[in-house]
Amino acid sequence: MSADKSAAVISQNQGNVALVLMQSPPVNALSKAVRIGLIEEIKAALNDDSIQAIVISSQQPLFSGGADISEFSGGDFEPPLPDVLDLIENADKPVIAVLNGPAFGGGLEVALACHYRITFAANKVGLPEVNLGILPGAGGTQRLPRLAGVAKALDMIVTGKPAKASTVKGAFDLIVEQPEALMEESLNFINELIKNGAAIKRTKDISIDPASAPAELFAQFRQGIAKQARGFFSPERCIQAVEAAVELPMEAGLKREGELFMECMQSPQARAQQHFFFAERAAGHVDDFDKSTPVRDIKKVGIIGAGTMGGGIAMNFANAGIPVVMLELKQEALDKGLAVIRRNYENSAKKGKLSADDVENRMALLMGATDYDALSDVDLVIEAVFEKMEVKKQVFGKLGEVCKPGAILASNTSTLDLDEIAASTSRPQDVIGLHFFSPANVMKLLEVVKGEKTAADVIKTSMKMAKTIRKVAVLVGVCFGFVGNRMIEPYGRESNRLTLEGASPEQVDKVIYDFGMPMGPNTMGDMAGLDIGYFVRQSRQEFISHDPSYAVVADRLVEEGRVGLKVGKGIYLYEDGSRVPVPDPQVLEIAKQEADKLGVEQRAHSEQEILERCIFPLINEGAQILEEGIAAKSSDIDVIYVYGYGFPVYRGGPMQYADEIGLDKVYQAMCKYRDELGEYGKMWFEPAPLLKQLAEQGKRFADYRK
Ligand code: T1G
Repeated sequence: MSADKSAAVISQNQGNVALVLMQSPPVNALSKAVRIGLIEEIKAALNDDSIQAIVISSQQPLFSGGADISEFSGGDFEPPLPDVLDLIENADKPVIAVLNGPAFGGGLEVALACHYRITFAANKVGLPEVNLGILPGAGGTQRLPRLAGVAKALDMIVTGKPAKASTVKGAFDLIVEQPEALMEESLNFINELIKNGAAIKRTKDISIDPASAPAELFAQFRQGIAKQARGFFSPERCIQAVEAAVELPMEAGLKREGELFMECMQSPQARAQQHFFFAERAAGHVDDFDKSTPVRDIKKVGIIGAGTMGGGIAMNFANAGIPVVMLELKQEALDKGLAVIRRNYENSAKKGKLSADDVENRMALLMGATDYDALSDVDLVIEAVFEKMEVKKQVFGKLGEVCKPGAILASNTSTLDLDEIAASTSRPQDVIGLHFFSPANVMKLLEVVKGEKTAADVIKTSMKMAKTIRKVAVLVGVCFGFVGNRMIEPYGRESNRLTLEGASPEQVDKVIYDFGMPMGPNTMGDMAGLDIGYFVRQSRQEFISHDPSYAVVADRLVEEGRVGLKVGKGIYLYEDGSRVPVPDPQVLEIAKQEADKLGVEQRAHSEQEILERCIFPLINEGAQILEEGIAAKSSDIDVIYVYGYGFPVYRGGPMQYADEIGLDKVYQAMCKYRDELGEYGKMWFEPAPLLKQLAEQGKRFADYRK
């Protein structure tokens, strides 16, 4: 019996059964204190002659979220988790894991080392270590195949996806239907074990039938990761660890798992993905309001515009069960928008992601209107109208009149000045930016843009609302393009300039694709539509007109009607409706003509130059954004880039990537291009003062707070 009731692990005796209970909020991470507590309490129970069985469970709502990720960088793994599991597995009294809630990573591995496992049918378990750039390093790759079969274990370990306990049958000795009955039914089960003198079942004694793991099975998973996990380091090692479970006896298998675990743990990818795990959560920790700030209730939402963005935004709220009024000036536009939403839901239903009832329930939450008065009782309005300041101002002027006091007035603008928009209403304190990324019902990122006058409770309500609609919100300040689109500007500029200088679009795209982006900048431009960038450039002439070469090739293509995939030709050609980009020599010809006009000498470019000139100015812009306080911390920029632009999570985001390779490398390269690219270099490659300062101090972006 533990004396200290506040210890990370306590034990209570129920008759001749010792209950060893983890109580280390918020997720029973298997920290040093928990590992020591488990060892102490299990040893005490083993030495107590009155105890005939030991239960390991939790006082928290979940069983355990696994090893304490925050301890990884410190490198103090004493006592190692495998030692805890050896104590459990080799115990001479039955040890039973009662999973009262989700068990992930090392948490599930604790249960797999027990002699018996009990849980409830709807509970979730998983080995998500691959999402942290590692693999289950405490026997999970050796024990789960023995208990749940190789195919199921491979799927859980390689994908990292949680599984309902009822689908991992072999791993559980008792699955109860109702969670409320779990502990009672578990104690009944255990008392039966004791009464029958049941043998101790050790997972390590289970042998795997090689026929259950044919070579084709592993080949199939290798084909899978080649597509779904392109560029990732740990998925292949996950497969190798499970192969070891089939080929080697337990001891050797555990040793092999340990070697593969360390190989992953020491990789830059593991550092990047573990950084990102905390970055995603830290984005929600903002100091723009204190805990006492109230939150406004969002019971009904108005969306202005039922087009692609408005429709996608509306779906997020309907998915969360929140009624939406969609406003369009013309009925046919409204009908069209609602029809597109219905089609989206029905497609999800065809894929089995939604039931027919879900479709109808969500559609029932979407009301259409053509009159602003329909917005008089909404708690939040989001405008998603044409990206022109005068249009936005008209809308907000109207909203200021019709919406009830306390309604939040949000703009989905992606680049326009939110403060100028706010000034067109009588209540700028209620105005905020909610910048969704297209497709708005799919992309996880939401840039929450706080204006100069935005009230603290409006910010807090918006950050909370984002969680309700399952978005990852990042709070940003007002400037052109906020964070994401501001940083993508130099990236696109360099891609265009490289083509002007003689690099083919496909060469640039291949370098960036191989770096890990989902597609190169030219393919991305064609898909989004080259006209989008064209109009943005038209609106920013005061910032770019000093560079006559700025995106001249893209501008020429747009002016010739080649706006991209949607018209079958842009930077690439798209034959008869295909989405496969085909290089067009005509574009190289246009680049040559424009280069000649500007006196730009064309030349060959190395892959390194292409990569550095596209990625480092993007990082440099991020440094300026940090210095200006537009983003509060570099990890927020990483979250924006991974979730908004597909930056490879195994590099952690642009700022983590810079920290990993060293800011000095980025700084030196910026200076090199500034000095070697003539007038153009002087114009665009001046290192940001913060980059220079941190590089010279040997510091990282992660160390910086304004
Ligand atoms: N370690 C440290 N902190 C953790 C943590 C963990 N494993 N899991 C969560 N936290 C923190 C998180 O940062 C947040 O902190 C708070 O807890 C609430 O988290 C040997 C080596 C369990 C499903 O990958 O998936 O085991 O922001 O907001 O939505 O093989 O947390 O409040 O300051 O996410 O209720 C493997 C990671 C580890 C699971 C709960 N395990 N966690 O979700 O809360 S490696 C994982 C999750 C391992 C072994 C290997 C989720 C959750 P803050 P939250 P939630």
